Amino acid sequence: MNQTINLVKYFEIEGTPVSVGPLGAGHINDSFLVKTEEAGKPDYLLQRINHHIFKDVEMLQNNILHVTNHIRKKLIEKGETDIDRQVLAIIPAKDGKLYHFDGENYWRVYLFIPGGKSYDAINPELAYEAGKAFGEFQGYLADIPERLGETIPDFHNMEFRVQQFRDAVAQDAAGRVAASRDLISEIESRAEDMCKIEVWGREGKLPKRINHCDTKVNNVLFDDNGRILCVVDLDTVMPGYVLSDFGDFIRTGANNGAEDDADLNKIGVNLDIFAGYARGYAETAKNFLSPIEIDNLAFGAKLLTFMQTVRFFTDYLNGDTYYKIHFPEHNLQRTYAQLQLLKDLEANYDEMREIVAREFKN
Ligand code: ADP
Ligand code: GN1
Ligand code: MG
Repeated sequence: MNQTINLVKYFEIEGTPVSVGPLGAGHINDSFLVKTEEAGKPDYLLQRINHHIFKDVEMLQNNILHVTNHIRKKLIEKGETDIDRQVLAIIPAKDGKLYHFDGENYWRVYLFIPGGKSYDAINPELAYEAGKAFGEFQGYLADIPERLGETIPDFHNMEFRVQQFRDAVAQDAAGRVAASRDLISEIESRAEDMCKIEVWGREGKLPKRINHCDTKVNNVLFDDNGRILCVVDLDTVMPGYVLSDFGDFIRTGANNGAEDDADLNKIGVNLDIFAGYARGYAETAKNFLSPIEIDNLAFGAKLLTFMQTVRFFTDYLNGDTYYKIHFPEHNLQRTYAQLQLLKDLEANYDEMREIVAREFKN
């Protein structure tokens, strides 16, 4: 830990760092809260960037700088105060770079947002606030002048994810295919329908917009009054279909169970949370979404849950090389939990479509 705390000294921080502790439960990067001694000085979020996944750290950090600068400008134009709690602030390294490379790992530092809370389980009111925030986020970024790079190529490309899955089955690197035949056919039976989005994209029916692409429920910070402070975790902000952002929030925020719940009976979609999110999102996004996007938001919930099923399962078949796991069969348990959620979304699909139609008509 001593070594970790020393890393912030490579950055333009104020105050004297005195303690460091792990923060958050992400599957990719490692986050630490670094506290400073002086009451009047900020605390910091130190992150080790997973450069096996984000291979171009320079591009990654430049993207985040462009995104945060643009949002900052929008907030100033709106006359907001307290801006450092409403958008992430990158602290540059003393050598002018947006990260520090220690010979082995890449590190970055943000201002820590005091009083920000993130939840893994929420209620319809918080979902409404989150829906507004992510719609606003997409709206702010609609006119960003810089071209954002794809920090992970084909990140939410369903055809690509299905291909990765088929490659994993063919290679059978961990010898897990023989025991997984039921899951393989569950995935194959849905693959074509799920890939239709990519076909529509190519046909010019479905536009790409700047998306967050990781709208997990714990990637928004709320204040004590249940209002949104800030959207965080900006590594994957890139062009994509809005169905991604809608769907991934529902996948994580509107599930009665956990993402990796061992008890499949707990898993299912909470339609009140679904409706809360749809209402908030409609408020801030209705003016720029096209009819085909609105019409497919409920499909987005199925799509992102299917995509996550495929991604967890592919990682399982590959021998757990991508996601952090906490026990040997974790990716398999995650796969079953996501598949269960998908089945429940399928069972509630008509109702979800009605909810979206109702919320967007108001
Ligand atoms: P991961 O890639 O591991 O998900 P995140 O960037 O989402 O990393 O950070 C992990 C958690 O830390 C978030 O869920 C959020 O609760 C909290 N967090 C992230 N950024 C900040 C910040 N600038 N200030 C305060 N808390 C933050
Ligand atoms: C990862 O880092 P984290 O936990 O916010 C993943 C997302 C997945 C998610 C599943 C870069 O997000 O795409 O949806 O796990 N991020 C990356 O929980 O792959
Ligand atoms: Mg996160």
